[in-house]
Amino acid sequence: MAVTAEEVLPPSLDSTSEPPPLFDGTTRLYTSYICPYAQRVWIARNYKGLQDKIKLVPIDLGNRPAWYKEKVYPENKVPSLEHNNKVTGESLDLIKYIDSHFEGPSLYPDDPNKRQFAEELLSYTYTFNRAVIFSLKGDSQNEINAAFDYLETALSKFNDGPFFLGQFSLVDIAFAPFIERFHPLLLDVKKCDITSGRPKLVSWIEEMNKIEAYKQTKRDPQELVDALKKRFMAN
Ligand SMILES: N[C@@H](CCC(=O)N[C@@H](CS)C(=O)NCC(=O)O)C(=O)O
Repeated sequence: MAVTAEEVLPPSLDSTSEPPPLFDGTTRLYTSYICPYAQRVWIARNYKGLQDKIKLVPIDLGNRPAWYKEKVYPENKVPSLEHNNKVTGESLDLIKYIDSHFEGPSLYPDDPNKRQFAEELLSYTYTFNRAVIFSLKGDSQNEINAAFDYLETALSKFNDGPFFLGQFSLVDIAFAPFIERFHPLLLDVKKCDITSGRPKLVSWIEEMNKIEAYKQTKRDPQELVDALKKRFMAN
């Protein structure tokens, strides 16, 4: 399937749904349409043009089928990938796995400087996400500013393109679902526009929105904001 074709998304499976025929040789991405971690793997799969090779199996996380934990992935989280009779998880591992085990455009440049910077940025995703989430309930915007300044500086490192490593890579995929959520969330909760005074970030968001593999995974911003407020701001 060409990356530009709009994919018809399968409905989510819930506690009443039968499992798919597990370990029958089909490669499956267990996912949730609203989960940012699963979205990373979904974007990588789309970008590499693997829509026919990696089947999406969305799980209703609010009403999970028991077989998912029992037979598929004992951690009971999404994303997980069923491939070659094994199921593995962790989104950052999975985007690398998909890049190296499947055909399609490479998401990880060979240049050792870029690779080193990629690893730095991938480990920064944890700090970044924590800083934003923790700041939601506090009064200060210092952590938010520091986190987005870090990204703005990172975007200036390579000038052979608008992305973190210059050209589009798995680093952009790792950040995109979170920036998609944090941008409207911080506007709503903190009245803070993370793009203000950050021209590199503005251009990164614009360029990301041109990537079809990502566009097909985006959700309504209000739905994302509501879900995050419910999860992180309820008392
Ligand atoms: N570190 C994991 C995090 C995955 C994760 O937390 N997924 C959430 C949905 S967004 C989940 O499955 N939560 C269910 C649970 O924790 O029970 C990754 O990067 O893949």
